[in-house]
Amino acid sequence: MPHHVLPAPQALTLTGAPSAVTAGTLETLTAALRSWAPRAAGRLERVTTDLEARGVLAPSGPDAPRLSARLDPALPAEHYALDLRPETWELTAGDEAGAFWAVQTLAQVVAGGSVPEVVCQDGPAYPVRGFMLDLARHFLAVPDVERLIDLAATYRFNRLHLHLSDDQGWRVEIDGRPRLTSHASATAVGGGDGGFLTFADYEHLQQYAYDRHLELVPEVDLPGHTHAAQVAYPGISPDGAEREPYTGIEVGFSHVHLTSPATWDFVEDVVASLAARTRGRYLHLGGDEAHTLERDEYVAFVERLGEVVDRHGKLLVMWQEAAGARLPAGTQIQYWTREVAGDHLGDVARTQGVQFVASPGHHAYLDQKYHPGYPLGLEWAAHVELRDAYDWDPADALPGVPAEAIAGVEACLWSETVRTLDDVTTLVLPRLVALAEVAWGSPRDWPRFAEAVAVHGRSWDADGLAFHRSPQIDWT
Ligand code: TNX
Repeated sequence: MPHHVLPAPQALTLTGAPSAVTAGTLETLTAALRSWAPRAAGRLERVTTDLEARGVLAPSGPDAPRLSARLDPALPAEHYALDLRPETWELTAGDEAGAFWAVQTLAQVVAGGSVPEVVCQDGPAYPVRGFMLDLARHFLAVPDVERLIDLAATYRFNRLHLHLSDDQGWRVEIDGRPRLTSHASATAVGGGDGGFLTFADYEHLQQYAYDRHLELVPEVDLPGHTHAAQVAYPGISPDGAEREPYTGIEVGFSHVHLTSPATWDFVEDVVASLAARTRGRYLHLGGDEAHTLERDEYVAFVERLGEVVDRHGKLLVMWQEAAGARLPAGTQIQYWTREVAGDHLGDVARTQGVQFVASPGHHAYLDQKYHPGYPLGLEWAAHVELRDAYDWDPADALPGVPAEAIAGVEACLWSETVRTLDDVTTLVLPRLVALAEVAWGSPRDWPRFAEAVAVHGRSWDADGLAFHRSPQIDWT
């Protein structure tokens, strides 16, 4: 029978008549996961509570399946297998993350309170499956970000990239730099309220993401997109002059002084603070759209950034423009546009020990309008209907980059045009799910995918999540 699990596992068959699921079975499985996969256990506990609250679980009976949940180090990272039959339930995982994704798949197959026989072998095609939120153009409150983390975890994303500074606002506290939040965070595009993450908020969201197996990657944009930082600390500007907050949506006009001690003291403080407070391995330092800089001065700046991040024990992520600068091994370059020359990317991949994250705007930018005249979003890259987000292959989308240099895929939500959580989810859903399938490497099958999206639409409705009723889906 067809399944509606998203992203589709590599192999999943459902057969036989469904049998009722009891709270007891789910609780026994939770207990079996607790010692070696506590986050998977925590998630299954929440799933059980939700199903109980909805009244769909059967009362416990005498013929509960025998259960096993075990680690099999022979399985690759993040891989898992499920074998669920009336008499036995077996969950096997290559690591803790694999157990967590197994529970996310299980949650989808038991959502109705019963389960047929399930045989599933699964694991992701790419180790990086990212979701980016731009908190700089418009800020989102912590509970809204939590909602979005839950969505990303449901669809087995494992990286949460937060774009935390731009011309319009600075959105995170930094040790030793109080003016960033006291003087440069109260504005947003169009004159909105702004806001920022306190140290406690940052730690809270990091933990919330970690509990769902997403690694937080904070981004502070340099050397461009820095107007807000310059409002707070005029000394880092090329001319040292005071600036008023900016609330428009032009890009590429601002940059810091590239060589002054004031700038490098600032960079040092920002990197030190983020490195100390970030549990994950990566810091993203932007590097995009510094339109007013010469290439050689830009490259020198970016290379020095690489040294700073390396000294603080983190790996660097940078937007595509930084490709070609000599950056530390392990750096990830995030590809986003055909409009920046890309002929050299293949050579960079082969010779520099860097990897690529695929975010081509015409497929992976969740801020692009679905179609001309759509009320939300921008349209500089493309109109991106659901099928445009679904029908692409990362290895073909990056000019000349060999498949083995592609670390993964990231869906990006820029926030120039969004003000509320409803605006955000309307742009994110259903396209995020298409990107989840591309990132997971699910078997390509549009009719299966389209039918599953319609089923998920019903649960988005039930959860009160606004979404785009794409005409490419039969929602009835
Ligand atoms: C380009 S993508 C930008 C952002 C904008 C976005 C809008 C990238 C690295 N830079 O500053 O918000 O387009 O789609």
